[in-house]
Amino acid sequence: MKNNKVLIGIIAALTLVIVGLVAFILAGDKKKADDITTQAVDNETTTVNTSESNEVEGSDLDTTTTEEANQQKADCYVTVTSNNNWESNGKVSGQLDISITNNSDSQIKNWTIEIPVSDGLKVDSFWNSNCVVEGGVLKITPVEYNSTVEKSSTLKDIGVIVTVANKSEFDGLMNESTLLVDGKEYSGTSANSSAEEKDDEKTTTEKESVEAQTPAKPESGTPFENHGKLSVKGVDIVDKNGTMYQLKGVSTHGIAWFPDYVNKDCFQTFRDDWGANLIRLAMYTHENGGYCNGGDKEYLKGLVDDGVNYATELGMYVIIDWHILHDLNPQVNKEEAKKFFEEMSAKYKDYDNVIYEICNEPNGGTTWADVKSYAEEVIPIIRKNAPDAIIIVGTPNWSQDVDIAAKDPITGYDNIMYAAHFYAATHTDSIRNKVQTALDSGLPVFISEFSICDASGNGAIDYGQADKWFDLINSNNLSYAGWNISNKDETSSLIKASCSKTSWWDESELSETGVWLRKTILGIQ
Ligand code: IDC
Repeated sequence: MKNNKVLIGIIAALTLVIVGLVAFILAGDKKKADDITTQAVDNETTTVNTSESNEVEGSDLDTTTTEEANQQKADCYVTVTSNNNWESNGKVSGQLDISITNNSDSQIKNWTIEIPVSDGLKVDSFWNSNCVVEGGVLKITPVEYNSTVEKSSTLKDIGVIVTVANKSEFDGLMNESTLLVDGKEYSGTSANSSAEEKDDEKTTTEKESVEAQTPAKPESGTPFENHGKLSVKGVDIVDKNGTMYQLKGVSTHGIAWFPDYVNKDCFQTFRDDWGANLIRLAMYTHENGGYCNGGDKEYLKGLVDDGVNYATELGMYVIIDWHILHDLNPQVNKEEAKKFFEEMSAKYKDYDNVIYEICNEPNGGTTWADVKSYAEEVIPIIRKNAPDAIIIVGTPNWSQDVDIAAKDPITGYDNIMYAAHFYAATHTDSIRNKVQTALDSGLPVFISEFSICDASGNGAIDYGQADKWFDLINSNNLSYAGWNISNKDETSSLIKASCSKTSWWDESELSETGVWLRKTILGIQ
């Protein structure tokens, strides 16, 4: 019996060894198969590889073989591209678009991107990152919402605008980036302007939160070069390719009172530093010194002409605004308006970037019938010269009653839009409802003037209401122009009263409204 037990014990032990061996061989095959699969995927998706001697943080790595770990390490890299640079006071400014790809199986954390730079490099702005120059190196580090790059994902939309001595120095910035993860180095990759990101898939929650902060990506070429003649399709503005387009910009104050801001550098600042594609030229008609009330007509038309030409040279869209206000009813100065728009539309008939706003804000007892009959006299005059230009028609109650206009729109013409204006600390849900009602009934609405303080153009800012307005604006592709380009001592002015510069303002020289509007247009808040 004892011998039998020993025999059974030996057989059992042998069986265990055999089962163990078979399991080991099978596991080895599976691992090989896994390696082959990983390799195949990598060959398909990774076109540029990086260094081999680093570690990616993450507990997953603890259980992997050296070979697997190396495979993961090779899949982390930084990409620096640019599709926009411009001449700036004899130097070259440009935007670097930066992304970090993590094709490994582990998160990466605490990343830093380093780019060697010359002494003269100046950082003009940056977003979705922190950015400093230290010891000849541009160091880009995360902000709190994008410090982790999830496995198998790309963190995009890190942007830096820099000014350097010349174009070749700028191009050089794209060739020498290094990604550091917990102090260990990965060489970067670069691509020139033609290398658009191909992978648009949303891959991480970080990325989604970053996207909410993503600035409108500046394009190479001017807005007009890219989008050309605009038209109205349904409730939307569309560009020359029929693609939905949003005009985002700023309005002058009355050009009679703040003529110094009608200058090319000023408009270029809004285009290049604010991401704006639109300038509105507000020419008051009835206030003291306005076009129909003692203003020097030739001088004012000269300012309009300068403004249109600067905007045109910069490839921006421009609104010529017949800024009625204390005249209440556009019928009051209608004959002047007809002459003015006859002359303007003849002069700019070949300018496909000019938009005509024929009555800023009807108010007082002015009815939609009054406005409509005025518009029906002015529109055909413009149409003779500019058959397709966008024309914006004001609406009663300081351009709030778009819902009323929507019940009885102007017929027989294309490319007509209707003005809705708001001052966020005064105008809230009820005016937003009017805009929504108008849009629902198919009326194209243009927010050709607004601010975030109260309706006097002064008083406290209401950021909460401003956010609600911009939810409505951005979810409906509404175009807008923020009031006003001046340093007048009132909340709606974009420049601080203490600043007399008329272009290239630092953030510290902008008013609170100015800081907010710049970020809003750039899409970084
Ligand atoms: C205001 C200016 C202010 C100027 C006044 C003249 O901000 O400096 O003294 O006009 O009446 C509008 C008008 C716009 C107003 C603005 C703020 O279109 O001309 O500008 N506003 O009151 N509609 C609602 C508010």
